[in-house]
Amino acid sequence: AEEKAAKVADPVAASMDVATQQMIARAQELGIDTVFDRAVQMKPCNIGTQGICCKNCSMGPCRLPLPKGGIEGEDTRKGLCGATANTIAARNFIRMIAGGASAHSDHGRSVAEVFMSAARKETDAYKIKDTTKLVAVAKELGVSTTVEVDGETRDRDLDEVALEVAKIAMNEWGKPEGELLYLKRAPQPLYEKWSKTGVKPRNIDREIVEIMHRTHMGVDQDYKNLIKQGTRAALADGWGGSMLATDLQDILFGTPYPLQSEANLGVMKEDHVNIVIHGHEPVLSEIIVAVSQRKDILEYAKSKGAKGIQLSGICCTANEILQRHGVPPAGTFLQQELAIITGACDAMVVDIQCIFQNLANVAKCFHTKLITTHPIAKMEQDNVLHIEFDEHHALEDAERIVKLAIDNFQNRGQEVMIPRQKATQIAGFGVESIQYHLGGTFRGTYYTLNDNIINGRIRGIAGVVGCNNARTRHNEAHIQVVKELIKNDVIVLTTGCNGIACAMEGLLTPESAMVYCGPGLREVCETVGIPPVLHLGSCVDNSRILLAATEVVKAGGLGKDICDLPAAGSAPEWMSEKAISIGHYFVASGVYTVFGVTLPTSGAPVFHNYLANELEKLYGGKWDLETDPIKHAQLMIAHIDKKRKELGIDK
Ligand code: SF4
Ligand code: MSK
Repeated sequence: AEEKAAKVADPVAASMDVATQQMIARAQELGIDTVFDRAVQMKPCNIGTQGICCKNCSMGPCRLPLPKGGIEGEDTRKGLCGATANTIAARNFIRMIAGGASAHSDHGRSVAEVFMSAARKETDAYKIKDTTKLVAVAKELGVSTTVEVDGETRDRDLDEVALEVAKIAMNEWGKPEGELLYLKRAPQPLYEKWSKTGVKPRNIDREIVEIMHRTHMGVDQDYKNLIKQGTRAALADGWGGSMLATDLQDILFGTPYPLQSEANLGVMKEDHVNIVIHGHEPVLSEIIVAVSQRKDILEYAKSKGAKGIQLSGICCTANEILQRHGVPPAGTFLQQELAIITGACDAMVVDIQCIFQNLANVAKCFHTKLITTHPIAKMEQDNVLHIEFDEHHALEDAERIVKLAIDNFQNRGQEVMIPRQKATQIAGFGVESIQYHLGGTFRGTYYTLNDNIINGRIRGIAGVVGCNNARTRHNEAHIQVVKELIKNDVIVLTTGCNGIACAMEGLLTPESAMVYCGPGLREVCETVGIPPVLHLGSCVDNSRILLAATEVVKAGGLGKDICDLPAAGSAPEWMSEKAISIGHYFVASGVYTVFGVTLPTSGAPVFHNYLANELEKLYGGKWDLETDPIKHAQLMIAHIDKKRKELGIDK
């Protein structure tokens, strides 16, 4: 019995969230394993964790463990081909960037394709919703929004503008020459640094392909040259694929503005049809939201004995529909299996990224219909339904999915157990709404962000983002880092699963979060009525943080480049390749970026040192690793203070 007990997770040790603890215990009672148990049962490979296992050819895998006590003298470790630890770690690291950048960029491409269909009026389901943003984005892409008629300047037809925006945007993925158009949105000194170091991405796809080529056996063998290509691909993500995804989504579905919602498993309702939407791309979920609100569909749900339809989300699809419609997230990445284990999930609809294959095994134990919807993301298990989503039949696809969930409501077993925990949150922030809420501009009044940073009420800005990781206690580092920052008057911009974690902890409402704030930040937030932690959306919406930082620079008074700002980035519980790509585009944009958990560079100290110290000389930003959440936040605060001093605004 003792041996058996050792093989499952201790719920309290696994998560700081009570709802999650209850559901882990519930799963164990039912004999269903979750990621928390598997993390106890399977330990990671120490050599892989350090980034020094190469399997890029079949003479390997070549493993280059660090000797106990570190390297004394010359580092003579090498693979069969002679690849050094630095080469291997750099190759692995930039392959992670390629994976992450491709995920964000392919997401952006899918949105661009739907945008193109909408611009061509090939679909009834999608229309241009935000024409103000269309005009703003058109200008950034060099599309004229006016036309000369008989010597008079008139506004150009918006359908024509949309079509040209669609064509130019699509071209960013594969144009044969030039550079990404959005790079010019960055502060001029940063753009010049990229020019000087030769890292301006040519097009989005090319930089990712080039990583795969350079890291192939026997190609690039200089860690500095390898990371240079990593930088190019990461910038193609942040200032390319992700930024285009965010912009085109805003034009199609509306730019988010603050709204109230809730978060955690307690948002699911026993007497409603529960549809949980999970993944990253909002193109289908937007339509599911619309269909679920239709009167005929609600009537249909009632005819099957339900009181209504409760939509909720997991991961970043959750964040997308939260930001624009107030649909509440049922949980973060690590809670995906638990949403099914409630027994009340009538359908889980998944698109792309961060989806556990084990969902299929969990769904088998309940009545839940697990539905994959994307042609590039299927599951092998036979209980999974695949309803391939196509923008030309979006309404029909969404209706079929919602009706399947409704029909399934009657198949629930007796085993429903929904935890009661949920918290209120205010989400839906973006560059536009930060500006609006803080005085309508970034500088020049009592309320503005820049003025409050200069006068010291706000000490600095932190971007805290990213995943959960089953190797650390669920949500604990997220919450401790954010609380330590706001306690020290640092305003936090959040995205991804950090945003959901903060919402679950009540850090996204002014009322409940104020008690954790330092006096200066508290005064500002109370005056303008915002929480100290602003939720900016999904993983691709980290591009909003880049643009917010750029606006702060452009407004003046805080230096000339992003690296001059009293600002820092953090991913306390990261796990995905996307996080490495995000981290690296933040570093290459001038941000001091601290990761928790681990970094796959520790086995190659020279390469690690290059990331942690040398890159700063090129771009102004650098990598760091700190697993202790309080020390992690303190490192960020020390950097913020250093920048305040350099700006001459410390006091
Ligand atoms: Fe080993 Fe070199 Fe092949 Fe990598 S590329 S597996 S280091 S022989
Ligand atoms: S969902 S990438 S676990 S943040 Fe974007 Fe969360 Fe990380 Fe997936």
